[in-house]
Amino acid sequence: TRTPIPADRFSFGLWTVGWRAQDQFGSASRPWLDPVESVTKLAELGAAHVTFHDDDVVPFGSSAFDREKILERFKGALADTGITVEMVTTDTFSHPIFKDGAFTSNDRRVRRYGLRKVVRNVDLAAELGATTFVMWGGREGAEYDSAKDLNAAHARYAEGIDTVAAYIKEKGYDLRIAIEPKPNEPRGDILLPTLGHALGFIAQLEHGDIVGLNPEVGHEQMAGLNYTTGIAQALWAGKLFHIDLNGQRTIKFDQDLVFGHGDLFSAFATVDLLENGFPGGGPTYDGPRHFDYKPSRTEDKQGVWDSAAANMSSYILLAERAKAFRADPEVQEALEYSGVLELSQPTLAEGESLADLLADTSAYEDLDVDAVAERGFGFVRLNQLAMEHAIGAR
Ligand code: 3MF
Ligand code: MG
Ligand code: MG
Repeated sequence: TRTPIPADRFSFGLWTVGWRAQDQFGSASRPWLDPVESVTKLAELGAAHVTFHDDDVVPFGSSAFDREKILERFKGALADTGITVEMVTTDTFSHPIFKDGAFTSNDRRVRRYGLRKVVRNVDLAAELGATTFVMWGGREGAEYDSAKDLNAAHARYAEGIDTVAAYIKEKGYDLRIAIEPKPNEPRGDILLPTLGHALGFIAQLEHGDIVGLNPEVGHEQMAGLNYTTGIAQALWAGKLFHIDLNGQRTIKFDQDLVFGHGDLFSAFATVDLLENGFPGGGPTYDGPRHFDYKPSRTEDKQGVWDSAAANMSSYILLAERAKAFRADPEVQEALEYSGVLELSQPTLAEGESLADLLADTSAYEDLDVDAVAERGFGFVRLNQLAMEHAIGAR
């Protein structure tokens, strides 16, 4: 396979390769990784961008003086490598102050502190030229139904996001907010658990025009949902601002596997949509291909870089297969046969009213419903063609 190049727009969270692999049952298995080393190594591997939480680069609680020094050194690494920062996010989940959430904590002092931490980081995002500001509300939720006034929680969540969005507009920053849904973990239940919940929430915001989504493969799959179907709706709604690609094997804890190491056939469909768009045309995704995975706890430093490269390799290979799938005349014929392209035709003809449809006896009174019901759609044959392309058998 070919090697990744910056034009592929591959992007990595610094918290991915930098994860020290501490988990619920064990301590870290790898030493601290200098973000400057990560930037350098990711550039060598062919990535174009990095993303980070404030605390990934500047340790929580650093003095203003230390913060400046650390950021200067970090900017030096960006300049040396040509890596750019396309997205910035805020850690509102690690420190115990956020144990009951940030924007939706029952403690008002925490909500005010959380808002300050986020706004401070919005300024940094704009300064570094990021165009997306992700908000993953990992601690916004509860373990117990009695613990939270859920009406108030949604109101406070909306207040927090609207306040940040209004600030972005007031400052004139070229920045959009992307909400990252997740059903659970670390909280028993997290607010805005799926992409669909988040879309409904965004529609009720005052400044929802600059608020969209950052859907993560594994998060939707943890809820048993189809990621490709989800991002398709986000695209249709004009809300697919950013993506978190990784791998997940069925409904269990958030595995954050390498992209393609989870549900491979689903990953093929995702890449096909991202690279080739909808079969009948429509909105397309043109943002970075961002990976949010975790090098497994078993891996040493070499394993970290191998796993980073594996994400990009999976994506490139699947993109090649997806191109071949769409270009295959047999697939085109199968799409036609299955009516996939027919779905782009509006149900009512141009200029036709509902009254016209009601008057059209061929649509109802005279329709031979049994004859129409006999049609086979050939979806299984089409899917087999997709599978054969996905595994490179065609
Ligand atoms: C957790 C996540 C997060 C978010 C990040 C913002 C720590 O499951 O996916 O990673 O992606 O906070 O991008
Ligand atoms: Mg995750
Ligand atoms: Mg994520």
